[in-house]
Amino acid sequence: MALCHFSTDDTATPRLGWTDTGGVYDLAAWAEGGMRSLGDALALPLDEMTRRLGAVPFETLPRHPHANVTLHAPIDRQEVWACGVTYLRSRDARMEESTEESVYDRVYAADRPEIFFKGTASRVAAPGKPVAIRADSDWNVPEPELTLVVNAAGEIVGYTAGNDMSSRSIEGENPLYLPQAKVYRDACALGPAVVLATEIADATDLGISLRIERDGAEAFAGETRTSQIARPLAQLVEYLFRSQDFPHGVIVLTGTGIVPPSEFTLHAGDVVSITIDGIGTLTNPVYVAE
Ligand code: DO4
Ligand code: MG
Repeated sequence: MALCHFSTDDTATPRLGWTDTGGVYDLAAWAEGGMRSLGDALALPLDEMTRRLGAVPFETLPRHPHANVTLHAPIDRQEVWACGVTYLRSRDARMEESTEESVYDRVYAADRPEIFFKGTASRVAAPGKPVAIRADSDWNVPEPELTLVVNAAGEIVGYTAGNDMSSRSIEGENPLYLPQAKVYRDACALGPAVVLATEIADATDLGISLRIERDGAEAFAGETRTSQIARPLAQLVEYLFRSQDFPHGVIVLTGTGIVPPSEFTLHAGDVVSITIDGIGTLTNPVYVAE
């Protein structure tokens, strides 16, 4: 079972839904549940959220067939943060692209992880909607990342797939340009839904795959496993919550372990698909953001 943001009309405000094989139940229609959106659910401690989800009166709720539903990105009032250089592959790729290779080597081995601000809901693309490459960057890649959905108490409530779109040329020129390499219009995608942590037996050993299609053919494919992440997921959350409050929860991308070879760059019109075991596939076409 998974939580989602959905509407039955593309333009309507997204509602919190419970999606399963039979369709999407409208959790926002359950007034006593008090969970109209993800932010309402993530403001609750995990045991209270679980108690409420265990009491959902399914027989009284509207249920929409998947074909009638538009999925929105599973985010509303949360910030998106991202962790970097958590996989050896990411460390090696940054060292290759950068004028300052030692910063990546050092952060990979340091106690404190690299965690950076990635954006808010306004910069996040929904499943099926376009993600962007920057017009002033000539070397761009998607980053397929296991993504943690964390509540206000710092508990990992669920998982989704995330795409941390990145400019390798801008970050490579100078690591201080990281915010420009990482934060811009449609620089992130999330979805398709939030699979509850209770549904995932072992988040530290999930397969992640990336496929990039160009003109109907495969332009790149790669895979990794979350077992290659060099740090415990709880450690990433613990550092993020130091001296910080997230009253409506927070979305945390855990880093990429798949980096296409250096000669590869995304083109407008490419289609990026990220699949994570037990979580699903997030697919987005690519455009150039002027
Ligand atoms: O150090 C820059 C960002 C790295 C990153 O986003 C990743 O490893 O996924
Ligand atoms: Mg990343």
